[in-house]
Amino acid sequence: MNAVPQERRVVTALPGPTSQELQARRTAAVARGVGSVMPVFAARAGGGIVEDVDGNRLIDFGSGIAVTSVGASAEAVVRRAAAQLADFTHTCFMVTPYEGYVEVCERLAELTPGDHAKKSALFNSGAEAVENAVKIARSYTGRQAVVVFDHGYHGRTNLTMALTAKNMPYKNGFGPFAPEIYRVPVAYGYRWPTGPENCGPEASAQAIDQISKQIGAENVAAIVIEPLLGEGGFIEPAKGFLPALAAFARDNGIVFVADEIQSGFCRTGRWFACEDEGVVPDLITTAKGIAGGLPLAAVTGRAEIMDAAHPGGLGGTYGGNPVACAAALGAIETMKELDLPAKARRIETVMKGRLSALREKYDLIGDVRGRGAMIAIELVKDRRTKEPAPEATAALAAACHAAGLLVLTCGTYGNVLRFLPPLVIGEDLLEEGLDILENALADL
Ligand code: PLZ
Repeated sequence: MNAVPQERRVVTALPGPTSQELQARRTAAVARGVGSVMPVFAARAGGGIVEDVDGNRLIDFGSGIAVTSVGASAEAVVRRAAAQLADFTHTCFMVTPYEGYVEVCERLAELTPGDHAKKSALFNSGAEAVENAVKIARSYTGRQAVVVFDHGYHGRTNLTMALTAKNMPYKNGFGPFAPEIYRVPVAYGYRWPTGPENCGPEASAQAIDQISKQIGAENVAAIVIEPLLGEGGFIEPAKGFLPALAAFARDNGIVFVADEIQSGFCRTGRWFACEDEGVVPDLITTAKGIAGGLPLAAVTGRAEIMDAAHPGGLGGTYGGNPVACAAALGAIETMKELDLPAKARRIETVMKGRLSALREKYDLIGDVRGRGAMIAIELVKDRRTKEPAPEATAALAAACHAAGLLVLTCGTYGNVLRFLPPLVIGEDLLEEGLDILENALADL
């Protein structure tokens, strides 16, 4: 079985010769619209390491964008998925159902916030889950408008492009977009004009005022928000913002949807990020971390809302594929067994300690933020004006890559370096990754 040695090793320039050959074939055969952070081709991966086709071993601070929280070859995931593969690959849940799908929905009902009766529906990708949450909310409320937020990200399909805030690269030239989508401010503490302490109450008042005056609460089917914004820059909505919007939704018959596709499944130090402020969403969308790398997504929520869509109104050929469901059951088992929420909190302690010290030393680091193993630094040219530093961010990421540390960037202004290690990463690799970052900052 695959047991990738848990140590960094750089034996060629990156990308190495075999990766370069593959990259040439890729350039000829793969559409250029599909990008890659590092043109290094993977051979195997597990724990906190991605090994490439030239034998280099990279420290993984990306988890395939917050997916492989249990590692990319977790024992229980591999064992259960392999057994399911041998039994049957597919029947289609809409043709002849199978137990794994039901069991994943049972686990989701137990693990997601709130002790009300819950049901779920399973899909293939995060974007598909968000689309279906909107379908369900519209069906339940008989209303059409959907409220989303500045810096929000929800996917690349037509409806979810409309829900996503950032134009380039996600939307540019791909319109027209779906109607009845409205964007309001989010509580971005670091950039709030009157300071982070005022941000929660002021931003929620502004958002609620815009919804009431510009859309009309009675026209709103759903408010869709990431409890910790991912692609938009690892923005933690300032305290009080999420509870205020959830209360406004409750008072006005609006379905409150937490998009926990990136923040969910132990990533932020709890099973779900909205638990930190005691927010209980009506619907929650999950994907990524749920199935240890296999494509699976879910909408989970109040049974009466989930049941609003008529029989046959929800589905898809592959939704809740049996191999992906088996993998999810293995991933969930691993998260419980290894207490991955606690591991995520430990990663936060180590990372924030080191990164805060670096912030003292380098003016380039304007902000250190995030929770659990979803941590970021926002880079600025000037601490006073907070002018974003996207070039320095790209240079820093490139320096980390060259040294064998896989990091990702994000943010509306492209000036956020984010860290999403697998929750099972060893502490030595975590520290070594931070050493690489520290050296790269010193060199910059
Ligand atoms: N909602 C909160 O983070 C996916 C996208 C990367 P899919 N984020 C990574 C990229 O450039 O495409 C995401 C998310 C949140 C929805 C999605 C969409 O999930 O599985 O990529 O469709």
